[in-house]
Amino acid sequence: MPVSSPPSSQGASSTSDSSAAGSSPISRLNNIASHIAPKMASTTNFPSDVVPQAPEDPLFGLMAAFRADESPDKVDLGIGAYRDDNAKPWILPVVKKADEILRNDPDLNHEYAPIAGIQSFTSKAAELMLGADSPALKEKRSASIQTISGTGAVHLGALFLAKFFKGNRTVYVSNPTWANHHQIFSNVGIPTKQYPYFDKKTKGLDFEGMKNAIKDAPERSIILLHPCAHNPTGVDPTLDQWKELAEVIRSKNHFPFFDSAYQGFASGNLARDAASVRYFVEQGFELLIAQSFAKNFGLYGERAGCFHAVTAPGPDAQTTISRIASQLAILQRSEISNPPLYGARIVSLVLNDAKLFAEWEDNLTTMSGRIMDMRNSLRAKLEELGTPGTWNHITDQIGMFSFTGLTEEQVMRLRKESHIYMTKNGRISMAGLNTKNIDYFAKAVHAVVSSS
Ligand code: PLA
Repeated sequence: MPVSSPPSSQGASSTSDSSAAGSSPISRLNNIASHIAPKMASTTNFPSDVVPQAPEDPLFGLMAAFRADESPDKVDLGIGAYRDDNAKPWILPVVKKADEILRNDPDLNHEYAPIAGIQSFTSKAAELMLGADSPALKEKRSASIQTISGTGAVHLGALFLAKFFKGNRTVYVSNPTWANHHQIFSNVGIPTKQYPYFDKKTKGLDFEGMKNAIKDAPERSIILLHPCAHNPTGVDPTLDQWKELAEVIRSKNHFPFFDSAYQGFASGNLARDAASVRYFVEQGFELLIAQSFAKNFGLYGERAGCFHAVTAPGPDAQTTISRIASQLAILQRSEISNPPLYGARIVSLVLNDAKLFAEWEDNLTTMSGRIMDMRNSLRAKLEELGTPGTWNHITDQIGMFSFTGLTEEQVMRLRKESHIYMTKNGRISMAGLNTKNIDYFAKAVHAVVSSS
Protein backbone atom coordinates (compact mmCIF):
# COMPACT_ATOMS: atom_id res chain seq x y z
CA MET A 1 0.00 0.00 0.00
CA PRO A 2 1.36 3.41 -0.84
CA VAL A 3 2.63 5.45 2.04
CA SER A 4 1.14 8.89 2.08
CA SER A 5 3.38 11.91 2.16
CA PRO A 6 3.28 14.53 4.86
CA PRO A 7 1.36 17.59 3.73
CA SER A 8 3.64 19.78 1.67
CA SER A 9 3.77 23.54 1.95
CA GLN A 10 1.84 23.77 -1.30
CA GLY A 11 -1.14 21.84 -0.04
CA ALA A 12 -2.45 19.11 -2.29
CA SER A 13 0.73 18.02 -4.04
CA SER A 14 1.22 14.29 -4.58
CA THR A 15 4.01 11.80 -4.09
CA SER A 16 3.83 10.63 -7.68
CA ASP A 17 6.16 13.26 -9.08
CA SER A 18 8.43 11.09 -11.22
CA SER A 19 11.31 13.55 -11.01
CA ALA A 20 11.57 12.70 -7.32
CA ALA A 21 11.31 8.91 -7.84
CA GLY A 22 13.62 7.00 -5.56
CA SER A 23 15.04 10.11 -3.99
CA SER A 24 12.78 10.65 -0.99
CA PRO A 25 12.26 8.28 1.94
CA ILE A 26 8.58 8.07 0.99
CA SER A 27 9.20 6.97 -2.57
CA ARG A 28 11.78 4.44 -1.33
CA LEU A 29 9.17 3.05 1.08
CA ASN A 30 6.65 2.93 -1.75
CA ASN A 31 9.19 1.03 -3.87
CA ILE A 32 9.73 -1.51 -1.12
CA ALA A 33 5.98 -1.82 -0.61
CA SER A 34 5.45 -2.54 -4.29
CA HIS A 35 8.14 -5.30 -4.16
CA ILE A 36 6.51 -6.94 -1.17
CA ALA A 37 3.03 -6.92 -2.73
CA PRO A 38 3.62 -6.44 -6.45
CA LYS A 39 0.35 -7.94 -7.64
CA MET A 40 -1.90 -6.47 -5.02
CA ALA A 41 -4.80 -4.64 -6.59
CA SER A 42 -5.20 -0.99 -5.75
CA THR A 43 -7.13 -0.65 -2.54
CA THR A 44 -8.26 2.91 -2.98
CA ASN A 45 -11.81 3.99 -3.63
CA PHE A 46 -10.41 6.92 -5.52
CA PRO A 47 -8.41 5.68 -8.53
CA SER A 48 -7.01 8.25 -10.94
CA ASP A 49 -9.84 7.92 -13.46
CA VAL A 50 -12.23 8.88 -10.66
CA VAL A 51 -10.03 11.37 -8.82
CA PRO A 52 -7.55 12.69 -11.37
CA GLN A 53 -4.64 14.84 -10.28
CA ALA A 54 -5.96 18.39 -10.33
CA PRO A 55 -3.79 21.31 -11.33
CA GLU A 56 -2.60 23.59 -8.59
CA ASP A 57 -4.64 26.78 -8.12
CA PRO A 58 -2.92 29.20 -10.51
CA LEU A 59 -2.99 32.17 -8.14
CA PHE A 60 -1.81 30.41 -5.00
CA GLY A 61 0.71 28.49 -7.14
CA LEU A 62 2.04 31.81 -8.36
CA MET A 63 2.36 33.00 -4.77
CA ALA A 64 4.40 29.91 -3.88
CA ALA A 65 6.65 30.38 -6.93
CA PHE A 66 7.26 33.99 -5.92
CA ARG A 67 8.17 32.98 -2.37
CA ALA A 68 10.61 30.38 -3.66
CA ASP A 69 12.37 32.88 -5.95
CA GLU A 70 15.58 34.06 -4.29
CA SER A 71 16.26 37.03 -6.54
CA PRO A 72 16.56 40.30 -4.62
CA ASP A 73 14.84 42.04 -7.55
CA LYS A 74 11.68 39.92 -7.52
CA VAL A 75 8.36 41.72 -7.84
CA ASP A 76 5.01 40.25 -6.75
CA LEU A 77 2.09 41.51 -8.83
CA GLY A 78 0.02 38.35 -8.36
CA ILE A 79 -2.59 38.14 -5.65
CA GLY A 80 -4.79 41.15 -4.99
CA ALA A 81 -3.47 42.06 -1.60
CA TYR A 82 -2.46 45.60 -0.68
CA ARG A 83 1.22 46.32 -0.12
CA ASP A 84 2.82 49.50 1.19
CA ASP A 85 5.61 51.41 -0.51
CA ASN A 86 8.09 48.89 0.90
CA ALA A 87 6.21 45.96 -0.69
CA LYS A 88 5.08 44.89 2.78
CA PRO A 89 1.58 43.92 3.91
CA TRP A 90 -0.07 46.90 5.62
CA ILE A 91 -1.99 46.50 8.84
CA LEU A 92 -4.45 49.37 8.72
CA PRO A 93 -3.78 51.74 11.66
CA VAL A 94 -7.50 51.66 12.47
CA VAL A 95 -7.39 47.86 12.62
CA LYS A 96 -4.46 48.08 15.05
CA LYS A 97 -6.55 50.37 17.25
CA ALA A 98 -9.59 48.11 17.12
CA ASP A 99 -7.38 45.12 17.92
CA GLU A 100 -6.04 46.93 20.99
CA ILE A 101 -9.59 47.68 22.16
CA LEU A 102 -10.59 44.06 21.62
CA ARG A 103 -7.64 42.66 23.52
CA ASN A 104 -8.34 44.90 26.49
CA ASP A 105 -12.03 44.04 26.65
CA PRO A 106 -12.48 42.07 29.90
CA ASP A 107 -15.83 40.70 28.72
CA LEU A 108 -14.46 39.05 25.62
CA ASN A 109 -14.64 35.28 25.38
CA HIS A 110 -14.46 32.57 22.75
CA GLU A 111 -18.05 31.37 22.78
CA TYR A 112 -19.76 30.47 19.50
CA ALA A 113 -21.21 33.30 17.46
CA PRO A 114 -24.91 32.98 16.56
CA ILE A 115 -25.52 31.04 13.31
CA ALA A 116 -26.04 34.27 11.36
CA GLY A 117 -22.98 35.86 12.92
CA ILE A 118 -22.42 38.93 15.07
CA GLN A 119 -25.49 41.12 14.73
CA SER A 120 -23.66 44.42 15.32
CA PHE A 121 -21.43 43.44 12.40
CA THR A 122 -24.05 42.23 9.92
CA SER A 123 -26.39 45.18 10.45
CA LYS A 124 -23.61 47.73 9.88
CA ALA A 125 -22.26 45.72 6.95
CA ALA A 126 -25.69 46.01 5.33
CA GLU A 127 -25.74 49.78 5.93
CA LEU A 128 -22.30 50.10 4.43
CA MET A 129 -23.37 48.28 1.30
CA LEU A 130 -26.89 49.57 0.86
CA GLY A 131 -26.58 53.02 2.43
CA ALA A 132 -28.05 53.91 5.85
CA ASP A 133 -31.16 55.36 4.22
CA SER A 134 -31.75 52.43 1.88
CA PRO A 135 -35.43 51.66 1.21
CA ALA A 136 -34.62 47.97 1.72
CA LEU A 137 -33.41 48.67 5.26
CA LYS A 138 -36.26 51.02 6.09
CA GLU A 139 -38.80 48.49 4.85
CA LYS A 140 -36.97 45.63 6.59
CA ARG A 141 -36.77 43.50 3.49
CA SER A 142 -33.13 42.48 3.63
CA ALA A 143 -31.42 39.65 5.46
CA SER A 144 -27.71 39.60 6.30
CA ILE A 145 -25.62 36.65 7.40
CA GLN A 146 -21.94 36.62 8.29
CA THR A 147 -19.79 34.43 6.05
CA ILE A 148 -16.26 33.16 5.53
CA SER A 149 -15.15 36.32 3.74
CA GLY A 150 -16.31 37.07 0.18
CA THR A 151 -15.74 33.53 -1.08
CA GLY A 152 -18.03 32.15 1.60
CA ALA A 153 -20.67 34.72 0.72
CA VAL A 154 -20.56 33.85 -2.99
CA HIS A 155 -20.75 30.19 -2.05
CA LEU A 156 -23.69 30.64 0.31
CA GLY A 157 -25.55 32.59 -2.37
CA ALA A 158 -24.75 29.95 -4.98
CA LEU A 159 -25.92 27.20 -2.64
CA PHE A 160 -29.14 29.05 -1.89
CA LEU A 161 -29.81 29.51 -5.60
CA ALA A 162 -28.99 25.86 -6.32
CA LYS A 163 -31.60 24.82 -3.81
CA PHE A 164 -34.33 27.37 -4.38
CA PHE A 165 -34.00 29.29 -7.65
CA LYS A 166 -36.54 28.12 -10.21
CA GLY A 167 -35.62 30.44 -13.09
CA ASN A 168 -32.97 29.64 -15.69
CA ARG A 169 -30.42 27.81 -13.54
CA THR A 170 -27.38 29.24 -15.29
CA VAL A 171 -25.23 32.07 -14.01
CA TYR A 172 -23.91 34.57 -16.54
CA VAL A 173 -20.49 35.91 -15.57
CA SER A 174 -18.28 38.48 -17.26
CA ASN A 175 -15.60 37.34 -19.67
CA PRO A 176 -13.19 37.37 -17.96
CA THR A 177 -14.12 37.17 -14.29
CA TRP A 178 -12.54 36.09 -11.01
CA ALA A 179 -11.70 32.49 -11.91
CA ASN A 180 -13.19 31.12 -8.72
CA HIS A 181 -16.71 32.18 -9.78
CA HIS A 182 -16.74 29.31 -12.28
CA GLN A 183 -15.67 26.77 -9.64
CA ILE A 184 -17.98 28.00 -6.89
CA PHE A 185 -21.10 27.85 -9.06
CA SER A 186 -20.27 24.63 -10.87
CA ASN A 187 -19.55 22.98 -7.50
CA VAL A 188 -23.19 23.51 -6.54
CA GLY A 189 -24.49 22.41 -9.93
CA ILE A 190 -25.09 25.81 -11.49
CA PRO A 191 -23.26 26.07 -14.81
CA THR A 192 -21.65 29.35 -15.86
CA LYS A 193 -21.96 31.10 -19.18
CA GLN A 194 -20.12 34.25 -20.12
CA TYR A 195 -21.16 37.67 -21.31
CA PRO A 196 -18.60 39.79 -23.18
CA TYR A 197 -16.96 42.38 -20.95
CA PHE A 198 -13.44 43.36 -21.91
CA ASP A 199 -12.75 44.92 -25.27
CA LYS A 200 -9.25 43.83 -26.23
CA LYS A 201 -8.89 46.68 -28.70
CA THR A 202 -9.75 49.57 -26.39
CA LYS A 203 -8.75 47.70 -23.21
CA GLY A 204 -11.99 49.13 -21.86
CA LEU A 205 -15.58 47.93 -21.50
CA ASP A 206 -17.38 46.17 -24.36
CA PHE A 207 -20.64 47.67 -23.20
CA GLU A 208 -22.72 46.81 -26.26
CA GLY A 209 -21.50 43.21 -26.18
CA MET A 210 -22.27 42.93 -22.49
CA LYS A 211 -25.71 44.48 -22.77
CA ASN A 212 -26.72 42.42 -25.79
CA ALA A 213 -25.59 39.13 -24.27
CA ILE A 214 -27.57 39.86 -21.12
CA LYS A 215 -30.54 40.78 -23.30
CA ASP A 216 -30.19 37.52 -25.23
CA ALA A 217 -29.89 35.30 -22.14
CA PRO A 218 -33.04 33.24 -21.45
CA GLU A 219 -35.61 34.93 -19.17
CA ARG A 220 -34.85 34.73 -15.43
CA SER A 221 -31.16 33.97 -15.72
CA ILE A 222 -28.76 34.71 -12.86
CA ILE A 223 -26.47 37.62 -13.74
CA LEU A 224 -23.29 37.96 -11.71
CA LEU A 225 -21.97 41.52 -11.52
CA HIS A 226 -18.92 43.19 -9.97
CA PRO A 227 -20.17 46.46 -8.41
CA CYS A 228 -16.76 48.15 -8.69
CA ALA A 229 -13.07 47.53 -9.33
CA HIS A 230 -13.78 44.62 -11.64
CA ASN A 231 -11.47 41.64 -11.21
CA PRO A 232 -9.37 41.03 -13.32
CA THR A 233 -9.80 43.96 -15.71
CA GLY A 234 -10.12 47.09 -13.55
CA VAL A 235 -12.83 48.20 -15.99
CA ASP A 236 -16.19 49.33 -14.56
CA PRO A 237 -19.41 50.49 -16.24
CA THR A 238 -20.33 54.15 -15.65
CA LEU A 239 -23.41 54.90 -13.56
CA ASP A 240 -25.36 55.64 -16.75
CA GLN A 241 -24.33 52.27 -18.13
CA TRP A 242 -25.43 50.60 -14.89
CA LYS A 243 -28.81 52.25 -15.38
CA GLU A 244 -29.09 50.82 -18.88
CA LEU A 245 -28.04 47.40 -17.60
CA ALA A 246 -30.70 47.60 -14.90
CA GLU A 247 -33.29 48.23 -17.59
CA VAL A 248 -32.17 45.23 -19.64
CA ILE A 249 -32.03 43.00 -16.57
CA ARG A 250 -35.50 44.12 -15.56
CA SER A 251 -36.91 43.57 -19.05
CA LYS A 252 -35.77 39.92 -18.98
CA ASN A 253 -36.68 39.32 -15.32
CA HIS A 254 -33.09 38.33 -14.68
CA PHE A 255 -31.79 37.84 -11.18
CA PRO A 256 -28.79 40.03 -10.20
CA PHE A 257 -26.07 38.74 -7.88
CA PHE A 258 -23.44 41.34 -6.93
CA ASP A 259 -20.00 40.23 -5.76
CA SER A 260 -18.51 43.17 -3.87
CA ALA A 261 -14.91 42.52 -2.91
CA TYR A 262 -13.43 46.00 -3.33
CA GLN A 263 -15.76 48.62 -1.86
CA GLY A 264 -13.58 51.62 -1.02
CA PHE A 265 -10.74 50.39 -3.17
CA ALA A 266 -11.88 51.79 -6.49
CA SER A 267 -12.54 55.47 -5.86
CA GLY A 268 -11.60 55.53 -2.19
CA ASN A 269 -15.22 56.58 -1.55
CA LEU A 270 -17.43 53.91 0.01
CA ALA A 271 -20.75 55.29 -1.27
CA ARG A 272 -19.50 55.83 -4.81
CA ASP A 273 -18.11 52.28 -4.97
CA ALA A 274 -21.51 50.91 -3.93
CA ALA A 275 -23.53 53.14 -6.28
CA SER A 276 -24.39 50.31 -8.70
CA VAL A 277 -25.82 48.08 -5.96
CA ARG A 278 -27.70 50.96 -4.38
CA TYR A 279 -29.19 51.93 -7.73
CA PHE A 280 -30.50 48.39 -8.33
CA VAL A 281 -31.99 48.31 -4.83
CA GLU A 282 -33.67 51.70 -5.38
CA GLN A 283 -35.15 50.28 -8.57
CA GLY A 284 -36.85 47.59 -6.50
CA PHE A 285 -34.88 44.54 -7.67
CA GLU A 286 -34.80 41.36 -5.68
CA LEU A 287 -31.09 40.53 -5.52
CA LEU A 288 -28.17 38.98 -3.67
CA ILE A 289 -24.90 40.54 -2.53
CA ALA A 290 -21.61 38.97 -1.46
CA GLN A 291 -19.48 41.36 0.57
CA SER A 292 -15.84 40.91 1.49
CA PHE A 293 -13.86 42.84 4.10
CA ALA A 294 -10.59 41.20 3.12
CA LYS A 295 -9.29 44.05 1.02
CA ASN A 296 -10.87 47.19 2.45
CA PHE A 297 -9.88 46.25 6.02
CA GLY A 298 -6.72 44.34 5.14
CA LEU A 299 -8.22 41.34 6.97
CA TYR A 300 -7.42 38.80 4.25
CA GLY A 301 -6.71 35.77 6.40
CA GLU A 302 -9.32 36.59 9.02
CA ARG A 303 -12.16 35.78 6.63
CA ALA A 304 -14.63 38.55 7.48
CA GLY A 305 -17.52 38.74 5.05
CA CYS A 306 -21.25 39.06 4.79
CA PHE A 307 -24.03 37.85 2.53
CA HIS A 308 -27.13 39.94 1.95
CA ALA A 309 -30.43 39.00 0.37
CA VAL A 310 -32.76 41.84 -0.57
CA THR A 311 -36.31 41.13 -1.67
CA ALA A 312 -38.47 43.41 -3.79
CA PRO A 313 -40.89 45.86 -2.14
CA GLY A 314 -44.41 44.55 -1.69
CA PRO A 315 -46.98 43.63 0.94
CA ASP A 316 -45.38 40.24 1.64
CA ALA A 317 -41.74 41.42 1.49
CA GLN A 318 -41.10 40.99 5.21
CA THR A 319 -42.46 37.45 5.35
CA THR A 320 -40.51 36.61 2.19
CA ILE A 321 -37.25 37.83 3.70
CA SER A 322 -37.97 36.01 6.93
CA ARG A 323 -38.45 32.75 4.98
CA ILE A 324 -35.23 33.37 3.04
CA ALA A 325 -33.30 34.15 6.24
CA SER A 326 -34.57 30.97 7.88
CA GLN A 327 -33.31 28.83 5.00
CA LEU A 328 -29.97 30.65 4.89
CA ALA A 329 -29.56 29.80 8.58
CA ILE A 330 -30.12 26.10 7.82
CA LEU A 331 -27.56 26.18 5.00
CA GLN A 332 -25.06 28.00 7.20
CA ARG A 333 -25.57 25.57 10.09
CA SER A 334 -24.83 22.57 7.90
CA GLU A 335 -21.84 24.17 6.18
CA ILE A 336 -19.92 26.03 8.89
CA SER A 337 -22.33 26.03 11.87
CA ASN A 338 -21.34 29.57 12.76
CA PRO A 339 -18.78 32.05 11.45
CA PRO A 340 -15.37 33.05 12.87
CA LEU A 341 -15.27 35.92 15.37
CA TYR A 342 -12.08 37.92 15.18
CA GLY A 343 -12.33 39.71 11.82
CA ALA A 344 -16.00 40.51 12.27
CA ARG A 345 -15.33 41.90 15.76
CA ILE A 346 -12.69 44.24 14.34
CA VAL A 347 -14.98 45.40 11.52
CA SER A 348 -17.92 45.77 13.89
CA LEU A 349 -15.94 47.99 16.26
CA VAL A 350 -14.94 50.28 13.41
CA LEU A 351 -18.33 50.44 11.72
CA ASN A 352 -20.09 51.20 15.00
CA ASP A 353 -17.82 54.03 16.11
CA ALA A 354 -17.95 57.34 14.24
CA LYS A 355 -14.34 58.26 15.06
CA LEU A 356 -12.91 54.91 14.06
CA PHE A 357 -15.07 54.92 10.94
CA ALA A 358 -13.63 58.29 9.88
CA GLU A 359 -10.16 56.94 10.47
CA TRP A 360 -10.95 53.88 8.36
CA GLU A 361 -12.08 56.11 5.51
CA ASP A 362 -8.77 57.87 5.81
CA ASN A 363 -6.91 54.55 5.64
CA LEU A 364 -8.92 53.64 2.54
CA THR A 365 -7.85 56.87 0.88
CA THR A 366 -4.23 56.04 1.68
CA MET A 367 -4.58 52.69 -0.10
CA SER A 368 -6.61 53.79 -3.11
CA GLY A 369 -4.50 56.96 -3.40
CA ARG A 370 -1.23 55.05 -3.50
CA ILE A 371 -2.66 52.74 -6.15
CA MET A 372 -3.73 55.71 -8.25
CA ASP A 373 -0.24 57.22 -7.89
CA MET A 374 1.24 53.98 -9.16
CA ARG A 375 -1.14 53.99 -12.14
CA ASN A 376 -0.10 57.53 -13.09
CA SER A 377 3.55 56.76 -12.58
CA LEU A 378 3.50 53.51 -14.57
CA ARG A 379 1.71 55.05 -17.51
CA ALA A 380 4.09 58.05 -17.52
CA LYS A 381 7.15 55.80 -17.43
CA LEU A 382 5.98 53.54 -20.25
CA GLU A 383 5.10 56.54 -22.39
CA GLU A 384 8.43 58.16 -21.58
CA LEU A 385 10.27 55.01 -22.61
CA GLY A 386 8.25 54.94 -25.84
CA THR A 387 7.02 51.41 -25.15
CA PRO A 388 5.07 50.25 -28.24
CA GLY A 389 1.28 50.47 -27.88
CA THR A 390 -0.97 52.79 -25.90
CA TRP A 391 -0.95 52.93 -22.10
CA ASN A 392 -3.90 55.14 -21.23
CA HIS A 393 -5.77 52.05 -20.01
CA ILE A 394 -3.44 51.88 -17.02
CA THR A 395 -4.93 55.12 -15.69
CA ASP A 396 -8.43 54.55 -17.13
CA GLN A 397 -8.79 51.27 -15.24
CA ILE A 398 -9.56 51.40 -11.54
CA GLY A 399 -9.14 49.46 -8.31
CA MET A 400 -6.75 46.75 -7.28
CA PHE A 401 -5.98 45.39 -10.75
CA SER A 402 -4.87 46.45 -14.17
CA PHE A 403 -5.36 44.29 -17.22
CA THR A 404 -2.18 45.27 -19.01
CA GLY A 405 -2.74 43.60 -22.36
CA LEU A 406 0.56 41.71 -22.00
CA THR A 407 0.38 38.32 -23.69
CA GLU A 408 0.98 35.04 -21.90
CA GLU A 409 4.33 34.76 -23.65
CA GLN A 410 5.35 38.21 -22.43
CA VAL A 411 4.16 37.39 -18.92
CA MET A 412 6.29 34.24 -18.90
CA ARG A 413 9.31 36.13 -20.18
CA LEU A 414 8.92 38.74 -17.44
CA ARG A 415 8.86 35.95 -14.89
CA LYS A 416 11.91 34.19 -16.30
CA GLU A 417 14.04 37.15 -17.25
CA SER A 418 13.10 39.67 -14.56
CA HIS A 419 11.54 37.71 -11.66
CA ILE A 420 8.28 39.61 -12.06
CA TYR A 421 5.20 37.56 -11.11
CA MET A 422 1.72 38.22 -12.51
CA THR A 423 -1.13 36.00 -13.66
CA LYS A 424 -0.89 34.58 -17.18
CA ASN A 425 -3.76 36.72 -18.44
CA GLY A 426 -1.62 39.83 -17.96
CA ARG A 427 -3.37 41.03 -14.81
CA ILE A 428 -1.20 42.98 -12.38
CA SER A 429 -2.04 43.79 -8.80
CA MET A 430 -1.26 47.51 -8.79
CA ALA A 431 -0.44 47.48 -5.09
CA GLY A 432 2.60 45.33 -5.83
CA LEU A 433 4.22 48.36 -7.45
CA ASN A 434 5.99 50.99 -5.36
CA THR A 435 8.41 53.89 -5.78
CA LYS A 436 11.33 51.46 -5.51
CA ASN A 437 10.38 48.86 -8.10
CA ILE A 438 8.30 50.78 -10.62
CA ASP A 439 11.28 51.82 -12.77
CA TYR A 440 12.51 48.24 -12.83
CA PHE A 441 9.05 47.01 -13.79
CA ALA A 442 8.50 49.63 -16.50
CA LYS A 443 11.88 48.89 -18.06
CA ALA A 444 11.24 45.15 -18.00
CA VAL A 445 7.84 45.62 -19.67
CA HIS A 446 9.44 47.93 -22.22
CA ALA A 447 12.05 45.28 -23.01
CA VAL A 448 9.58 42.43 -23.58
CA VAL A 449 7.03 44.51 -25.48
CA SER A 450 9.71 46.04 -27.71
CA SER A 451 11.18 42.65 -28.58
CA SER A 452 8.03 40.62 -29.22
N1 PLA B 1 -14.73 38.09 -5.31
C1 PLA B 1 -13.81 38.68 -6.08
C2 PLA B 1 -14.24 39.39 -7.31
C3 PLA B 1 -12.45 38.61 -5.73
O1 PLA B 1 -11.55 39.21 -6.50
C4 PLA B 1 -12.06 37.92 -4.56
C5 PLA B 1 -10.61 37.79 -4.17
C6 PLA B 1 -13.07 37.35 -3.79
C7 PLA B 1 -14.40 37.45 -4.19
C8 PLA B 1 -12.81 36.58 -2.53
O2 PLA B 1 -12.17 37.24 -1.55
P1 PLA B 1 -12.17 36.75 -0.03
O3 PLA B 1 -12.80 35.43 0.04
O4 PLA B 1 -10.74 36.74 0.36
O5 PLA B 1 -12.97 37.81 0.67
N2 PLA B 1 -9.66 37.77 -5.20
C9 PLA B 1 -8.21 37.75 -4.92
C10 PLA B 1 -7.80 36.56 -4.11
C11 PLA B 1 -7.80 39.00 -4.14
C12 PLA B 1 -8.33 35.22 -4.52
O6 PLA B 1 -8.33 34.87 -5.72
O7 PLA B 1 -8.74 34.49 -3.60
C13 PLA B 1 -7.47 37.77 -6.27
O8 PLA B 1 -6.24 37.97 -6.27
O9 PLA B 1 -8.11 37.60 -7.32
